[in-house]
Amino acid sequence: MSNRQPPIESLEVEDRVFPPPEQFAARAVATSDLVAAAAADPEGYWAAEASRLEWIEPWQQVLDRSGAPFFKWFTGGRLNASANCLDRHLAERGDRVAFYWEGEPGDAQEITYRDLYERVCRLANGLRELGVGKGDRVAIYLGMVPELPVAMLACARIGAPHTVVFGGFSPNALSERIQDCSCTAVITADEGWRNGKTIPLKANVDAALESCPSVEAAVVVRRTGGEVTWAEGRDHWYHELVERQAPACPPEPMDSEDLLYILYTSGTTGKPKGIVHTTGGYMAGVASTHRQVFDLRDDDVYWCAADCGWVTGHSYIVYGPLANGCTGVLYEGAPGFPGPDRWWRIIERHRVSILYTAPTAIRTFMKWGTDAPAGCDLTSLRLLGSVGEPINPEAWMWYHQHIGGGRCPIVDTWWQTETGTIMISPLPGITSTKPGSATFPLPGVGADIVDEAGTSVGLGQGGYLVLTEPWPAMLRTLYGDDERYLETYWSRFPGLYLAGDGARRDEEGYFWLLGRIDDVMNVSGHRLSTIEIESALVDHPAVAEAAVVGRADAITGQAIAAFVTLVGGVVGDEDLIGELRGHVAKRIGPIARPQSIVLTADLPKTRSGKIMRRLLRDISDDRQLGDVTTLANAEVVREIADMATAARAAGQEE
Ligand code: 7RM
Repeated sequence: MSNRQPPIESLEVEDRVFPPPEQFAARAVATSDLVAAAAADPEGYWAAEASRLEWIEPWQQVLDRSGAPFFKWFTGGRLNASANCLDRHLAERGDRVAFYWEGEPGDAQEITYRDLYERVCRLANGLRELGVGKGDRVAIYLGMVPELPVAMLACARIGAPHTVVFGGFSPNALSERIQDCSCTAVITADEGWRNGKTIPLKANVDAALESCPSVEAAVVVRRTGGEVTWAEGRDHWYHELVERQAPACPPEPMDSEDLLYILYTSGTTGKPKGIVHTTGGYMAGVASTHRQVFDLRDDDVYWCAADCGWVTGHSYIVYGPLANGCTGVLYEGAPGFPGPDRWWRIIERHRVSILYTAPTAIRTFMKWGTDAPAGCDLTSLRLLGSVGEPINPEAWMWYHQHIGGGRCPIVDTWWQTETGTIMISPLPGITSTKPGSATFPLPGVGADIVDEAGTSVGLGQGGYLVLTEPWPAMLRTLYGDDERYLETYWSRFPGLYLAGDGARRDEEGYFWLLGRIDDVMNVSGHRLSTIEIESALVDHPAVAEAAVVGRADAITGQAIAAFVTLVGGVVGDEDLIGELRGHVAKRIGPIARPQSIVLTADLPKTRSGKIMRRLLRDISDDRQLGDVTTLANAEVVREIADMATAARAAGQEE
């Protein structure tokens, strides 16, 4: 056993520690007592969290393990997600703002809880008029307009599971998802705004529906006023449909285990997986984690800058925050429109106190420089969050310093579409943070890191991240494919949920996420994660972003190939490349020295902003490029490939 190579070796040492500021510790929502109580009795803990919701009928059993790993939570209970997000708040906070919405062109709306309730009820009635009923699936394909959360909640109100498809997806991707769960209706808009340009949402729907016979109705929001073609009988203007409806609609009482939504996650290859989330456990989980991780207080203005098309938008723009009666911000457009200070102006205007975004956005802002945030009043911020990828320690420090003014704790939240809720994250009032670490599993969550044999690895070791206990917001299955559910998540280590990420624990037990298992490299028999080498590159002041992959190598098995984007204004040359290679070797050791570095204007990313290393591997191995349909920026790939070829020709590598 002892001479077996570890699943992942770790090279990085990070020694900065940030204890929670005193004012957080003094009035934190999540306390160490709560953590202790959850550890002693996880089911009791989740039951207490679930009882913050409004139940139409109480549950009989907290957790039913009998069909494991098809777990059930709060069985026998009945509730409605939309009623929990809306009706429940009307008496006491009907006039409170639910969303400050800003359109990309500069138009704006202030939507109170009462407004939102009425809009949701009208659309719910409208959907019923079109024949949509409990159990029917509805596709939602919109930009970040108020009608997007309204549509989600209207579906939830009548018990029709929604499947939100990100507005940047192609007609093909849309029709594939609609077909997979045979939706009977689609909600879309004429067009969407992005970077001052329009996205032809309705035209994409028209194209998609050519191969979707299940769809009987399309509801179309008028957003830009752009021209659309019309299918009489099938298409309905949103404004005409809701105008004739009553602003009240009784919520459908849903079983705790009734489907709330399906959300497709493409992964890197293959047919997208329809992640199934149900009602009771999911709502309990999102409300609880939103309150604790973001230390929610009554006067907060909370901005999760994700798109509702991703799980982050489902859990932490719509269901969690609204269940908590919180005031949020919704922004329709691109971060750089009309200028690089758009986000910081939004924070200034609405006195945002909590900002939740992704490392890809932070690294983009790093590239743009510090002038924009420095020119805005960001003193309303008190807490920052990160999600989506491991955050490089230098990006963490930049966020901390230039956005958080050095005073805001950062919650680096690890979770997945599958988990539904944040699983590993600091609690800002009690956890000392380390830049780049998601720290510890949340109360009521069981996580571990195991080796090939499924045995827990010790402190200081790397391996496979697994979840050891069921949790309320867990996916219930993959839509229509129980087999693939079992195979993907439960077959590798019996009784453990396989997350598909590598991780290590440091000597103090902190969790450090190391990226997807598929991205691990093997260099001279050492299994290295890409993130630590990327972070060593980002640690250099000239570097904004880096992606590292293993390229086939006759001698070492794999050699390290790096792709680097520089901070705005920095000009790269052979000297800088030499310096960067040396920087990595000095920071984490000669084994990690990249064999080649290609400087590039951009990196290939998925549409949700995650770096796509698979394509860089294809380029590095001089292979035919794999599937690029899930790429947000397909054009950069060709460019990078040309540069890599040029670098090889110039004999940059030793
Ligand atoms: C919420 C979301 C899930 C994958 C996950 C990880 C990566 C997400 C972090 C992270 C390191 C984080 N859902 N990931 N958050 N890696 N630190 N804080 O992103 O389904 O789209 O992606 O994202 O690899 O498995 S997702």
